[in-house]
Amino acid sequence: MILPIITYPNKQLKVRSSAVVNFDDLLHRFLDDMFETMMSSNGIGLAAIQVANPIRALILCIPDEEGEQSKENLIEIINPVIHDPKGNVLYQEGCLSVPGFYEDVERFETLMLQYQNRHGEPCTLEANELLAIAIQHEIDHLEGKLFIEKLTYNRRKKFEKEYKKALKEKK
Ligand code: QAP
Ligand code: CO
Repeated sequence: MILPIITYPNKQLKVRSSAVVNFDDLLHRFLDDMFETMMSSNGIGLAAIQVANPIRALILCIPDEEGEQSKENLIEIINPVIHDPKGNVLYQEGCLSVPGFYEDVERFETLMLQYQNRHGEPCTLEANELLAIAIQHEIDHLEGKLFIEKLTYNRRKKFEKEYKKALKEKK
């Protein structure tokens, strides 16, 4: 089932998500719906709060060398914790909840992640490149933060102006 995606400036996006405690069928169906929703809107990452569910769950599906997304590369991440962040990189980010806007954001270059999978089993992964960036972007959603909050004052002003204009044109 494709779920509606909440977009900025909806205040729900500012909610801090709560830990997942039940790794049951309801969670599994929700994760399946998240995947369908993300793929249908051409996303590479989605946090549960973006579809109005304030739980600490996110999914990522990083495209391969040919730019193809495959379900084999789907990672479902529950209750994540970042360890050993190292280095810094700039990357032009976007967000399904901030459609049509992209801007450079600074992130850690590499990190270790501890999390649980859909069965509640503890997992670890080492991330770099786009995966590391996407993990940080999605974990920010769990804290109620959007990438536009990391922009400098002037770039944020540019964003507000452009975004409001785009919203008006849609109506
Ligand atoms: C987060 O973002 C991310 O504006 C995932 O019109 C972004 O999937 C992680 C999208 C950059 C790492 C690097 C955005 C689709 C998708 C749009 C997305 C749009 C259509 C964003
Ligand atoms: Co996002």
